[in-house]
Amino acid sequence: MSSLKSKFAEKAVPVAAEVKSLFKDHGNTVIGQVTIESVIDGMKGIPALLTLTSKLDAQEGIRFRGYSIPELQEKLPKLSPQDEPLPEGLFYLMLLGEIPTLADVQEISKEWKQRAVVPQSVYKVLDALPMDSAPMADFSVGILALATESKFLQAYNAGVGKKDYWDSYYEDVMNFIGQLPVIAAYIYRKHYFNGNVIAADPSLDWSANLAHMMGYDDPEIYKLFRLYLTIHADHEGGNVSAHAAHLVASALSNPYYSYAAGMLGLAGPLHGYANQEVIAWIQDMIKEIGTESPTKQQIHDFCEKTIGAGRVIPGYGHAVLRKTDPRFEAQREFAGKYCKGDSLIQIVNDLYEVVPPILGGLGKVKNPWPNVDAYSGSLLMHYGIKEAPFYTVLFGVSRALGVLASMLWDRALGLQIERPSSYTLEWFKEKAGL
Ligand code: CMX
Repeated sequence: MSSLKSKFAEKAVPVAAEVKSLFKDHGNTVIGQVTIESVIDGMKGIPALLTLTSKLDAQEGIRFRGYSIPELQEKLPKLSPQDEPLPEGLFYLMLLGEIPTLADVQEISKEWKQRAVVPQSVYKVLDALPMDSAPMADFSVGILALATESKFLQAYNAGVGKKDYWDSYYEDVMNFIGQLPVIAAYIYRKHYFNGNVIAADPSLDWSANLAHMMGYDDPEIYKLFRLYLTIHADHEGGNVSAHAAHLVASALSNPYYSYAAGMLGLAGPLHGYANQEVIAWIQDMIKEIGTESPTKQQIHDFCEKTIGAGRVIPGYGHAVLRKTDPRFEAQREFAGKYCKGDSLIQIVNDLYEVVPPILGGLGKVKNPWPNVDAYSGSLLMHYGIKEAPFYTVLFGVSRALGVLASMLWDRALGLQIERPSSYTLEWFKEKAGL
């Protein structure tokens, strides 16, 4: 058994006992209230999920096992002091709740490389998809095609007992994370480089290898990918992609099916698709105004026009956050260090001044501040990765770290099938006294 797996097994036993006792001895404790508004407004604010890996605070932003992004940048192992942390370390932290050593992280890097084997059948499925299929559709299909490899599916079909579900699940999770960059890069090269595939470089870490297989070999891009794949990794359990995956997994669907469901949610414009829409929207702005360096007044007028057309400003607003997203801040800091004089990044920075007062002035937007998607595309564009329809796939590679760690915990804790209740309109009206 690998040391990560045995450490997880050791951790899981007492935590599972705690959860069991919460259920048995404190099951009647009331922890929140449900109003008609909370149901119609998308169940926001209802405490309904148990997620160990991270917690989102409306004012402060995301904390992974209690650590903010700046704290992670300081504490997680890096390849050099000036570098960004390796997402391998964040996975270790999310899984075990402890900051790893560099040796722990390098062991995970090595293991994911060994497990990054994608069967030929998956490439055949991807090759059969038409060229006008969206990269996110390809990504989800590729993930589904990987399910034939599922160790959990095999173990379940062989009759494994409930208390051992986590064991084969662990194997799937680790294989899957190893395989994901290979599939993502294959889709990228298929769509944009005539299928001219680049093999993995065994000397590189998980993030740098993804950049390398996509065709980008620059130490600064490697650094950007380490940052990108760290900050997108998790956003507690209630966001659409994490929740969809968790829900499907609660029916004991294997991790591949479950994560594919999550990715179909990530592909929606109100969620991860926003990272490509931001770029398409700015490109429309540039085209319409006729300059790559619009004034703030021109940017303001374009934003007003977008809102006037009944559309949202992509990259702004959030269902939980009520301040600027710290993931936006981390990217802005990176751009300030490495991407000076970039006109697209200048527009993104100007939007940060222009958009919040406009959204605030509407009186209905709960959070006028930017989210993670407002910045990420401009950084990728800066380094020559200009294919915006692919951006959500990169988000999806990263999000696997948190979502799969959570799903593994779900199985180790023996969480039950999810099944909230739904009611008719008459029932709600009756409750409202109408
Ligand atoms: N531009 C214009 N209007 C906005 C807005 C924005 N960026 N954000 C919210 N609003 C509007 C809503 O559409 C809603 O209008 P109606 O009442 O007319 O329907 C009103 O303000 C209230 O919405 P809210 O309670 O503030 O926001 P929600 O929790 O309902 O939605 C979100 C959150 C992210 C879907 C929304 O802010 C939005 O559409 N943002 C733009 C898309 C985006 O960037 N999504 C990515 C989020 C991060 C991620 O998951 O990747």
